[in-house]
Amino acid sequence: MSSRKIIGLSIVGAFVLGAGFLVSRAGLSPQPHKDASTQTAVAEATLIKGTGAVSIGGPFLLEDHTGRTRSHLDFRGKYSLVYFGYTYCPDICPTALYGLTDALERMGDKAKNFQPLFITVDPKRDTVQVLNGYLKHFHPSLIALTGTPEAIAKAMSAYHVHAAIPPSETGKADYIMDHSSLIYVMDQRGRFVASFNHATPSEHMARVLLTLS
Ligand SMILES: [Cu+2]
Repeated sequence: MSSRKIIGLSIVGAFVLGAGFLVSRAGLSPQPHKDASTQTAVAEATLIKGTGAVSIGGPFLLEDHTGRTRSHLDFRGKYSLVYFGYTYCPDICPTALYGLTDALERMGDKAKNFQPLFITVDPKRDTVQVLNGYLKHFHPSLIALTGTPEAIAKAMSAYHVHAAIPPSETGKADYIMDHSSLIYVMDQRGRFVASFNHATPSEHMARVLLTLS
């Protein structure tokens, strides 16, 4: 294992496929084997037809990494791949975004049917400038979004995303956060179709996405 500590992968969402996937660094896991199997089960992302039974996603009004105001309507007409995280994240977010980048690269021309979006859960530190610098590491089509704490909270709530500064990190300037780690696949009309997480192999992601495009 690398130095990253993925601890207590908890199912916190109530929707299909146990979509709430919380990455915690608050303490050592007493049951690593149980966690590993949970992770594998959730990593086996499967295509789900949007049933409308549970609503995932919703309107937002945020600012992108170039300072442009963006709403959910700007991303209609293509599939969106939506990931919530923060740029100071030492491990999970880069893993998710490298995986996404690799999946898109594997898809060749078809990648242009998908718009990857990175929405920060840490608007205090993730300014437009910080997001702009961060994106250099990932797929050129990636758009990063920040906003007021209220606007971010609204977007997180629409996607059932949880993020918090654990007590052990409170008061530190370089705090790390616990946060959900799911890549949501939304269709051209903003409806939820599937989810992956940071541990989903990029080959698998590419294969599933190619069935949509
Ligand atoms: Cu992260």
